[in-house]
Amino acid sequence: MHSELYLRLEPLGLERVAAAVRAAGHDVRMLDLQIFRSDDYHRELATFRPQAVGFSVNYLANVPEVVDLAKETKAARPDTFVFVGGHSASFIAPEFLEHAAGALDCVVRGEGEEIVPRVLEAVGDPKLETLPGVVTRHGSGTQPTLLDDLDRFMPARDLARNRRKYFIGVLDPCASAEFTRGCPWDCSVCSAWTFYGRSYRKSSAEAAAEDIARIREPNVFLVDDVAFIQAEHGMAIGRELEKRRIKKQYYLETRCDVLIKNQEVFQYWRRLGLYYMFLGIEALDAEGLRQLRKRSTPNTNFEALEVARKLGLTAAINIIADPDWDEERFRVIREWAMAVPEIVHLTVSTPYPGTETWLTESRKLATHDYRLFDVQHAVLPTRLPLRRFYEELVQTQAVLNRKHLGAAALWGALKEVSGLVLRGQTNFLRMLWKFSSVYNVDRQCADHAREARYRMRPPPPASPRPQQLYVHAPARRLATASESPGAIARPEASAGAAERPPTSPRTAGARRV
Ligand code: B12
Ligand code: SF4
Repeated sequence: MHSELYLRLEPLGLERVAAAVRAAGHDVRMLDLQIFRSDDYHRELATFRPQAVGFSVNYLANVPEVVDLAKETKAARPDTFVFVGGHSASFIAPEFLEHAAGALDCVVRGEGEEIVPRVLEAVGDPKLETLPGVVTRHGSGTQPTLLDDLDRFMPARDLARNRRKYFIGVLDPCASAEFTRGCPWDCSVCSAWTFYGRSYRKSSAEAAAEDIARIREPNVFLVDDVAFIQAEHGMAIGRELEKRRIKKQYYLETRCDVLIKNQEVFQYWRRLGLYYMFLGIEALDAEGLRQLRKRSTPNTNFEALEVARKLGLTAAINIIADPDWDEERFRVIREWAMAVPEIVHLTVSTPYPGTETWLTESRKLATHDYRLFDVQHAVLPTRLPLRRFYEELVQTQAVLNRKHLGAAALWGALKEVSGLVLRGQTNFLRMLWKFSSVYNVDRQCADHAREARYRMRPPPPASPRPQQLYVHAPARRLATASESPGAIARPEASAGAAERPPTSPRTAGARRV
């Protein structure tokens, strides 16, 4: 629902995997199904005739669509090697394979750059299922290994077709870039830390700036989980950008305590073109923050908003609505959101596989339909009748939407909007008319009534230890965010990968992927 309205961003992870596969000598094409339709996919399948197809599944809500596409692919081209990877796929490998009923040759857990070229080399060889991160119907390999150097595979942005479709709000068109990977905190509702084993790695300042220099779009979305945890790294990249005289507009996401502690780097980036940032606030009260294990306080959060205002940055914040909320709670949030100048979003609390709440949430899931796990639907039982809950949710979202996209706000942005239209960029403009067709009580209730052909495996009855959630194993014990002074945890040394895939072009055994 988010990508129907507010944003659509390039699949950076897939572009990095594609770069690694291309470096190994294969012929690679990429099709982004946020933009293209399944007809386009089938046409590509028929004309390109790939020997391998890999699907990127970062979002749980996309699982059914990918299972169907995998089945259609195998039916049309039985000899094609079909595999999936990505964030969500990594947490549910066995059930993914089960749903696919033989149409998927394997799931590749964890980071894809190092391992996918090795997987392609091992097609048809029993050693496939011994490779790190690989899960087949017959067995699974060792724990996935982390990429030893983020500079190694620059995203293959040239493979993304129709790049004008990527945007976030007025940053239209907008590319994406990555300076760091991982997060040292351990919030209970998040799977970023369980995926990366609480590691934190940085690209070199030169490579980061070089990557930005290669971007044609005037705007850049930084995908880092928490931007500028280490101020010096952000400053170094900034200096490299200045040296190259690069001027773009940036959007990033960070934590409130990081913004407060590292103000100078945000101030510097304001000069380089940072206008918008997303601040992880999530709850307004201390108890709510404690439950999410945000390791932050309401005072810190409010102070961070002050800092953002002082620096002239437009902040967007998100509040997590619990299905247990009643009318009064929604009213309080509406009032608060209208009183602050920030852009406020509302998402629905959703336990995801790979998060700690997936194991500890005591309420039983109200649905096992993957498609509803998009933080815009209630997958836990609601205190209000379901329809009433959605009425409150949609009403609140409509109020928030009017606040920052209403006539008055747009009047202020008129110059920007006309500039976009003159350049033929209409993603932002289109979103202005779409709110009520996307966020719509009837539609959300109807979504619950659909038959679920693929049902999620519920969490195990006796919860295993949260440590068992890790995709990449933690390299060594990290100081927890609360143990480290200033709650800014030190970065983790990367776990080196023992073997490297070939990075120079080769022709023998090259495949179409
Ligand atoms: C940037 C980002 C976004 C961007 C879009 C990114 C995009 N187009 O892909 C935006 C802002 C749009 C976004 C929105 C949302 N996001 Co988001 N997002 C992220 C974030 C912070 C980074 C993703 C990223 O680019 N990483 C960098 C690249 C290099 O890594 P990667 O994509 O994971 O790819 C690597 C591996 O996964 C793997 N891989 C990837 N593809 C493939 C394919 C194959 C075949 C193989 C083998 C391997 C492989 O190899 C890659 C390289 O190592 C992640 C958190 C995280 N740390 O992953 C959350 C995350 C993915 N998002 C999440 C959520 C909840 C959402 C929203 C629902 C939230 C919301 N409030 O609306 C929306 C939904 C959007 C939608 N399209 O449906 C959750 C996922 C939940 C889930 N299990 O489904 C995450 C994990 C954050 C979290 N807190 O837990 N998101
Ligand atoms: S700080 Fe952000 S990315 Fe890190 S664990 Fe918490 S929610 Fe996830």
